[in-house]
Amino acid sequence: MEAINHLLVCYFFFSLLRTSTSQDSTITPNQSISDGGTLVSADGSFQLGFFSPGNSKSRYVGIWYMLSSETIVWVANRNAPLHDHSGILTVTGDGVLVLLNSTNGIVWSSNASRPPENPVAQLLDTGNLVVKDGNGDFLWQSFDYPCDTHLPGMELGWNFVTGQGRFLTSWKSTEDPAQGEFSIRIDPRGLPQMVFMEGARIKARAGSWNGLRFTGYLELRTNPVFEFQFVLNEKEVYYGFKLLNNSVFSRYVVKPSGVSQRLNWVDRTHSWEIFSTSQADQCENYGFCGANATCNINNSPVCACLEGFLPNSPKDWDLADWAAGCSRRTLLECNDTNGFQKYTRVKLPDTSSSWFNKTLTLKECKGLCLKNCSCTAYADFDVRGEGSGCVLWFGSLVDIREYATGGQDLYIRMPISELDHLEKKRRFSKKKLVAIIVGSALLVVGMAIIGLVLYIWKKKLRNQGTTKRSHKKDYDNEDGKEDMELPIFDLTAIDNATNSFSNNNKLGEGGFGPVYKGILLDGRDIAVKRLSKSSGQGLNEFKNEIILIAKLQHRNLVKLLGCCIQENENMLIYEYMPNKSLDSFIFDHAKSKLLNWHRRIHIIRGVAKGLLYLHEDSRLRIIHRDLKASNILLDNDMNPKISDFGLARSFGGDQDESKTNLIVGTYGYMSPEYAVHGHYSVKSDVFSFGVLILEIVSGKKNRGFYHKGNHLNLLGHAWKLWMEDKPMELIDSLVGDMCTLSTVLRHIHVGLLCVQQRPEDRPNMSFVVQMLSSESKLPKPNQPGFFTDSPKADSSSTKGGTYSGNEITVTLFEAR
Ligand code: ACK
Repeated sequence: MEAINHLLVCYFFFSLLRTSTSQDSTITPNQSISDGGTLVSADGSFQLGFFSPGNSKSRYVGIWYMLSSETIVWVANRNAPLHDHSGILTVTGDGVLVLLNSTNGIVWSSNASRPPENPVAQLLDTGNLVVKDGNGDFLWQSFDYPCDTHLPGMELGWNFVTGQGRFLTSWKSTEDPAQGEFSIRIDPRGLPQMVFMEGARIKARAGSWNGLRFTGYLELRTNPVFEFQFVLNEKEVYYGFKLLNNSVFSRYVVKPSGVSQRLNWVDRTHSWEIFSTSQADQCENYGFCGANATCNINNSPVCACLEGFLPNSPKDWDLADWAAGCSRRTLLECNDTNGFQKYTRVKLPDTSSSWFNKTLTLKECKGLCLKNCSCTAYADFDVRGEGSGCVLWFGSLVDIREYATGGQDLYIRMPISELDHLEKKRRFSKKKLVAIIVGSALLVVGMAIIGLVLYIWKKKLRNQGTTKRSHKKDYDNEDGKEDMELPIFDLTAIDNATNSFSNNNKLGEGGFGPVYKGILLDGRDIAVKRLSKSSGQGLNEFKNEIILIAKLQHRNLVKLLGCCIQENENMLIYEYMPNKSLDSFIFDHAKSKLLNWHRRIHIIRGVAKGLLYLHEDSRLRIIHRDLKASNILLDNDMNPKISDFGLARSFGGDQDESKTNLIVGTYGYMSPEYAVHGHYSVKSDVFSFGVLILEIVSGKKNRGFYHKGNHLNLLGHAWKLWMEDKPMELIDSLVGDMCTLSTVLRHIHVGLLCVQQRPEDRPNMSFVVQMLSSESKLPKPNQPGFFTDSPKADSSSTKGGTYSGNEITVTLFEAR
């Protein structure tokens, strides 16, 4: 009986409702909007109505831009979807907005701060949906309940009186507006700071407001589109932005992937263009270098302990795992014998347990820090003008970043003894620099004199028709034009160093023979490549390697220290790479766990830089022709070094590509035009580099890749996932550390651009390096070359040739 009464009341209530017309911006208690109806703001900028995101069947009430209806800026019932088109939105006489389903159940409702007179709901020109009373005072507004989008006029932060927080939360997915994992909020503890959260964990930090900007948010530069605002007082803290020109649209959104972007509407292209994107590099990851360390993206390695601090776990630190951070070399004693070390242009450390005062001078701030035994650092609260106010830190300093420009000054408390030590070190480095400059000048003059004497002496000898064997080995290069000079090692020295080429010293078997570890008398570790006597082709590769690599020097190329050619022995001596080759890490179940994302990305970027040097920056244009995981060696700090130049070719002048009849390389890494026609160019190396990226990201070999249900190789599988919009399924599940999904997806995207079928579609290495280190928009990739393990299924056909199952360099076949 009660249910029937309820229905009757509802029937009576709804029979009074009038459906709002399509262009209204308001609804009053006797009006409603049903699915299909809309409200439009008075100036026609925003529209409110029912929608289904993407392919989802669920219905939501939301607000979107009139000129871009797929850009939803707010959702009322984000966590409570309707399952059919029967929803009705109305406002009650108590000033409460309610969304009802087909059984008149309340799916979502707003609240009202007080009983109003003549309440009305209105969609304002700012995109704010408000309920106001007869006097125009707001009872409720959607701007107080943000979803994933920050619009001009929206104030995000905390009301300290009511305890209400306003922050952005991502959608769960592009088809589900429910609250997702990622949020951007003001952390009100200590000096309030802006943080990017993943669940309950801080992912990144834009930092505290310094009067001009958040200290770690450099993109926030002066611009003609919007102006930033920050308010901090006893009652509230919030930030917002104001448009400088109202005809422009600008929004800030946190996406389901965790990436946050500012987008501006561009009329010319009728699309949103990215103004800035969060999480551009490793140093943005919160606490990436651990406590009491700084991150500087322009340094290698990027992390360094603060001056006077030492790594807590030196072994991990050397392996580029910096999470354990650093501790003081000399403990702080709480007395007057403390001073401060100044750091300039830094993002201030985490302020969540800091203290601040807006009016103190910097001198007073320093004094206050010295008086408090647990104070570890101080800084200006506001950097405008001369700077003023005071921020104090207590305990560890976490998440400091050094910038080339921007940031602000930070003063870190140190024992005087440590400051003296640092001062001496600085003076010594200065003296050392002067000594080096003077020494170098003297050396140049000395060399010039010796050169002159040698020149006269050689000329004399030549005139007499005699040549003498120099202490260095001479090799003609391919054109027979240029002489190479390379240190010659004595066979006995190498024999001693390698324990007479003992099996215990053997590192493995390379393309042209065994490789041994050795220790020279001066203590240097070396790797010795010994040409096996049976290797016919090997001698050419041996000479080729000497000619090419001896001329090159780059931190991402393995260094050739010299050679040994004596008593039928031909050997190349390299710097020793303690972490061996990359393939021994990525394809090994246990070891691959050691390669976290930061290391993988560091390796990809290092190889890219090494390859760029070979292609564009070295004296010669060099095509490696056999780039693969087993030819990337890793040094102590896991820096990658490209090795094995046996197959490399150099191009002079404007030459871009060449053709060979003898196709040598490694199946799985060879580009189609090289494997089929013998055409090689920088773009064939780019192809191999693309394969390498996809292997590093997935932890799977391209060759021999198996996935149930298809015969695609890794490239084909990556392409399939890309086309199905689920590239994240490619990511190696064994890597468990924190890294932005968008960064990994970007690497997959660049990998796919590199392995495109047509060489002219592939980017060159300078573009690759640029794409890997920026957040710029990337072009769309086309279908990759050689994307199945069966050559028949690919568009290029091969002629003859057999492939070895192992990842060794093979001569494939005579090209057509
Ligand atoms: O994967 P790995 O352990 O690293 O096995 C191969 C093997 O020799 C045959 O190439 C290792 N190797 C080659 N050059 C060096 C080097 N400079 N330092 C350390 N190991 C090396 C390679």
